[in-house]
Amino acid sequence: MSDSCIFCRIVGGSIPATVVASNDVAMAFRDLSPQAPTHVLVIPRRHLASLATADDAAELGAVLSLAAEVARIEGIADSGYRVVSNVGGDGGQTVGHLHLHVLGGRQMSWPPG
Ligand code: DGP
Repeated sequence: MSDSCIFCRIVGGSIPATVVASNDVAMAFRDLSPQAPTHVLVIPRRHLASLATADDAAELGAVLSLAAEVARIEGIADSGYRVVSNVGGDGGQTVGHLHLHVLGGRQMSWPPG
């Protein structure tokens, strides 16, 4: 837990968020600046800077599983969706707490910008 980390503060409840799903390991909440009709962030409750410093396969598996559950909850599992984790500067990461973006509800393009 880091007091300076926005997502840790969401986990701790001091910053509000619209929670979509949650369990002991991970939490899913709506992105403040949605880029698609469904845009949910899935994070580990434990502070991890990014995928680059992830060290627990079970924890990562729980985060990924929750992303798939979010897609089912949001009704986009059958139509399709995208899961993205931005890592570091070139990856476009702006919040230093590992997170997966679950995006859906529209046709995604490739390559990403
Ligand atoms: P990234 O650029 O991959 O690090 O994505 C960070 C995302 O986090 C970005 O899409 C906007 C979102 N975000 C930033 N601050 C907050 C916040 O306080 N609440 C919520 N729900 N989302 C936030």
